[in-house]
Amino acid sequence: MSNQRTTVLKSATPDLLNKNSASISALLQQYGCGPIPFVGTENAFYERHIVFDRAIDPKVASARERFEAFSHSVRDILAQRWVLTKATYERQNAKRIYYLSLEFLIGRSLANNVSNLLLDPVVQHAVDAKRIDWLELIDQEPDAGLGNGGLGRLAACFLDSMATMQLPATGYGLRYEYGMFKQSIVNGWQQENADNWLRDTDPWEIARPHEKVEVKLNCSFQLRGGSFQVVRGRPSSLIGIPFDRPVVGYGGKTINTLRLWAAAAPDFFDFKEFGTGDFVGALGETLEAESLTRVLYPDDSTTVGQGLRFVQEYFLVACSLADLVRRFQRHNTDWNELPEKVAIQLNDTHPSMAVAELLRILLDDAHLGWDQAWELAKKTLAYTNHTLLPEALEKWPAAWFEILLPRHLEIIYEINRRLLDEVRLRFPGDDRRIERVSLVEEGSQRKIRMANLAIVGSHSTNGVAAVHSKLLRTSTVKDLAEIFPERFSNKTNGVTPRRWLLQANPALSREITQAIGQRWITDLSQLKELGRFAEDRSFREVFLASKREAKVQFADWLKSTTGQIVDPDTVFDCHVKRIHEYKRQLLNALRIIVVYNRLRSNPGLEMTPRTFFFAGKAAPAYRLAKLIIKFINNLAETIDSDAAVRGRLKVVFVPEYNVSLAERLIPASDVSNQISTAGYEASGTSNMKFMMNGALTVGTRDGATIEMAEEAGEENLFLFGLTVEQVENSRSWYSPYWHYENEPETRAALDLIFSDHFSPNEPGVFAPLRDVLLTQGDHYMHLADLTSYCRAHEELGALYADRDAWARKAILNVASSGKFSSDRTIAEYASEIWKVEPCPIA
Ligand code: 26Q
Repeated sequence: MSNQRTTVLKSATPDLLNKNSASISALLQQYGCGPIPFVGTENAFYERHIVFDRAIDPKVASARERFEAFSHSVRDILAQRWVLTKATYERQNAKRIYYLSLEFLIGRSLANNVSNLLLDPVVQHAVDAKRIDWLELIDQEPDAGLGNGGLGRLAACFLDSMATMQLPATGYGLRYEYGMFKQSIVNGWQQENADNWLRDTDPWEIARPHEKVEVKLNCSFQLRGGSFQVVRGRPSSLIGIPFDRPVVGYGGKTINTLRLWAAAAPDFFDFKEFGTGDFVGALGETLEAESLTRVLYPDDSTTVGQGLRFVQEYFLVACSLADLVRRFQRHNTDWNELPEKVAIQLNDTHPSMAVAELLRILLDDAHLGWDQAWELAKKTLAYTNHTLLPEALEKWPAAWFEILLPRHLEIIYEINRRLLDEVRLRFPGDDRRIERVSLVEEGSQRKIRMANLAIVGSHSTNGVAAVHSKLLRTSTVKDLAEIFPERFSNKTNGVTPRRWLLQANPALSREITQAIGQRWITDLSQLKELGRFAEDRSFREVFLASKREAKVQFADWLKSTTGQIVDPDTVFDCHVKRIHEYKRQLLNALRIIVVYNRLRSNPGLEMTPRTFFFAGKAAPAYRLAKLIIKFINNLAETIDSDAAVRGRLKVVFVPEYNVSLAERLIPASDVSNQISTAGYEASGTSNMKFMMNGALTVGTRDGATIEMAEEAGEENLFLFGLTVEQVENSRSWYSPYWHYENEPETRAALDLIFSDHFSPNEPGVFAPLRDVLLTQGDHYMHLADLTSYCRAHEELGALYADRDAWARKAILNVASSGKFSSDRTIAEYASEIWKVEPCPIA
């Protein structure tokens, strides 16, 4: 750079800081530029970024470029508020919440941030003035699919609520380069494609390399002959680079941070290896380090050998704890203050190595004694359980700890030694109990039980719906709950009404606000005021009209993106969630076959035409789940080509279920199927989204659906099937054959499958369904519930025909959904677990 230019820049600096645009213009003129365009004009909102970031004429900008420019403009608006939020927390030395999660299923950010910043009118103005196709623009943003399903989406809803409630919270997660795989359907089968969501630079993330942290492992990795090997006993380190994303609270007052870690290799080069000519070996360090945060692991209890997942979990924990401890130490000198300044919530056991890592920090870095370190760690940590499925409870081989994290294993053994001593004192001679509560599972391969570690090493364990919390306490971890009863509680899940009602369903939101004002947006309990409008004819009419509007919109979207045509005047009957046996998509398919058979044998049967929507992903290695997708697709095809039911039944499997698809489909739904085998769905959260959006629920008494019925009254839902107790009590004698032999419609439905009616060109392809539903005993009790499920749907069908009666029930459901705001859930976590108060920004 020439001297002259350096001088010019130096002298210009103060003016730039003063945002003196006249001086900037003068400066630019020295470079031969014209006056600075856009500054101080309304165009500044958006075109400025096209010109200055991309150096192109706004007239030729692509939709993607317009999306980026728009997002940067929105980011400009929140940036100072974001800085102020951080400064306020620091100045007040407020108690912080750290939400640790391997998953944050955030979806898209632009429309959400615009809405939460209350910028809709500004955007509307820019869109009108510049004739921007807003829908096309927001469609340019890929979903941030950094999660599998409910657990990841819950983390995202919690962030929204915590920011809205002005709580000093940070989310910590991993910056997966590839999120949840993309799903396409080929010949009925699911095909997985990589989700390269960061291909284009993401306007919402800000890399903060200066805040990197080092993570130490007691082994190294080497690339040898194309595969990676562990080198024992040769310590190595990884670098965690934080990428921050703003979390905008509703109203834009608080802007919290979601900090995602990317793995990188330390900034050195192994010249020794390079010198000996092993160039690839030297590069191995870089290659291996970066592949650590390459991809999100699918929720799949059937696969083994997840060594990389183990390292991912530790990496998240080590980076996040190093970061939060560093922050704590900036403002505090006394370690005893840690629990007064820090609350760490573990989203399932996935980050539960935090127990051992926090102890390691307090013992080895802070040099505290065991008792003090142990008390502080426990008081700081809290754990949320999301599953009762025994095969889904995490257990890691002790051997992996030995190789990677021997110090942590030592700490875990010490926790266990003290725990078991205590149990022996309290329950002398009860060796079976010792075996059950132990953090260590003996066997051919010694394993660490991560749920036990999380419960023993924290002050709080919660389930996510009342029935789930009760089962957790009385069955899954009964022995630990007996030892530490005061640690257990329930925090029923919720969802953010901003994304799931206000933004996803503008038509219904408008009518609600018209009727009861807009306080519901931040206090969803206000929806109860809608109750009296159930008796208001004109409200019922606008309510039904808003539903129809959403259905038409969805039908249009579906047609334009997939070519599939659906009729908005049919019942939209939805079942959307991860594909899993316990969620019983097969039960729904059987129900559809029963109806199909009825129509074939009785063409005159009166019935409101239905469109059945399915959507959801199967874990890539979960073969039966993938077969269920294939089955639904074949069912759809058979029904489509059968003139006997045309126009009356239609099955649609919508590929690539993600947050954005849920935002479109849920508002358009009339019916929500929540039909898990009772006792298996911890909570469910889509059930709540459907309820808020005026769909009626056909469901089992499971998870939070039970509480939805408590709120709305059982008469306003369609509950059916075995209860948790009945499932438990009938396990020993249940036989699906009884239903097959004694229920003609059940038998006919199954026989139709076995006859290859749905697979004429692929004979036998669905044979495994016979095994699951009959031969192997029907573990999830599909056949036990099929008859009552069909009956529930018949009642629902009859109600649908009476539009007035339907609208009444649907409105009462919306009015009763106030409890299921994540604001309510977060208020409970804040007061009962975290003991934190709002910290308004000033
Ligand atoms: C574990 C180890 C290795 C690889 C992956 C995993 C893994 C990843 C994700 C295990 C489980 C999950 C996700 C679980 C989940 O989404 N659970 C759901 O959590 C919701 C929020 O609480 C509940 O509403 C649902 O009932 C529950 O199924």
